[in-house]
Amino acid sequence: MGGMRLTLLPGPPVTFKARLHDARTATAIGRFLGLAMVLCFATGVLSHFLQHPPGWLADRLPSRPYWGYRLTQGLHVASGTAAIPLLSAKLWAVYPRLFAWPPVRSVLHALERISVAGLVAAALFELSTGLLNTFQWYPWPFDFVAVHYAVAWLLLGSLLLHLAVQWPAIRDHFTRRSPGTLSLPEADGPDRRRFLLGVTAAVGSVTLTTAGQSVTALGPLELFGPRSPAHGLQGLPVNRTAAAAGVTRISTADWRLTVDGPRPVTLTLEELRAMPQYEAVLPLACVEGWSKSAHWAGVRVRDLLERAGGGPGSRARVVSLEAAGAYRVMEMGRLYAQDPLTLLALRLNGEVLSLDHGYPARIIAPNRPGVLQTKWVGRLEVL
Ligand SMILES: Nc1nc2c(c(=O)[nH]1)N[C@H]1C(S)=C(S)[C@@H](COP(=O)(O)O)O[C@H]1N2
Ligand SMILES: [Mo]
Repeated sequence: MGGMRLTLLPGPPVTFKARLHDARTATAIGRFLGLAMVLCFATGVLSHFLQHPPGWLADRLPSRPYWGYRLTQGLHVASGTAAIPLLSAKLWAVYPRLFAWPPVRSVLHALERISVAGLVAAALFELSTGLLNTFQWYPWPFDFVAVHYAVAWLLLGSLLLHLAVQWPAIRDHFTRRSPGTLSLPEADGPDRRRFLLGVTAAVGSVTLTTAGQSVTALGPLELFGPRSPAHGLQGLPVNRTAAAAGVTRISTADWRLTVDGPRPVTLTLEELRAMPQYEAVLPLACVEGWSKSAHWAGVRVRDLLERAGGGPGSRARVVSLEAAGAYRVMEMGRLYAQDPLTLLALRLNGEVLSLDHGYPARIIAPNRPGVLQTKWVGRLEVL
């Protein structure tokens, strides 16, 4: 095997011997990394719009399929997780270029290097903050959602720019003509196959050992998913406990549900239980990546809105008993509020809701991020 010089010009401080550091390896990994990133971006933007819909969209967001968000958020976290070994392999394949000599050949070359630096920084930022978020660990001073979302757009922009700049090498890779300028003719040997096989095995194993957090069938293989859906009170993990939210048995002792609207009503738990009860099997799909289906029973939200004088076009605002917290107040658009599967749940998996799962009453709606499945509901408002 021959050594590999990166440029024809004299003076590179390092010479890389491995022939895996060439354009073919970079492109072979890059297409899967690109695919993972595009999938991660698309599902992430979708998640963002479901969680923070702009006004014009709020009433158009569909409440079906009921498993939609579980699927897309599962894909978001899985594609982001898979991108970690892919990005590592890609960076390993291309890092010799850091030592290319001279460091800058032209203004265009300088701009290209800056754009690659931006791409790498944005990708590392998104994957590391995303991964830590799945562990609910926020060791930074900024708002995770806003910054993770903004940097996603930067990442998309620099990815598109990178694809445009690298287009000749990518095209060569796919048309299998002469390999890129940095590769050697004999570079398609067993080394590359072994390396790519190793990367595939790494991606496969991180996926199989974490996807169980949202894919029930993969549950037994789940090793590294931060929240195992197999554990939890009443067969469901607890994200924020009642104690953390400052909700106690005493604060729920003489609980009343207030439904505000053209004809406001106040209902006791007994009165709610006397209303027609409906059942639904719906998943709780946390934005952080775990999902679990459960059997819910309670009163339809649309029946409650109707009792307070809300018509078939009404939307709803939901307010929790929780004194403070980012998820205390939530709004749901018309299609969610009117969906017959959207419940003010009183029971979970055949039992009265536990305090940690939102006793006396919580929201459960189809195709909706977990953060919007408000617990300890105290008040509904017809909008
Ligand atoms: N009032 C209130 N409701 C809330 C939350 C919260 O912090 N406060 N957390 C939400 C989040 S992030 C999720 S994933 C679900 C989890 O519900 P569970 O704890 O019953 O599994 O509740 C949601 N409802
Ligand atoms: Mo969540």
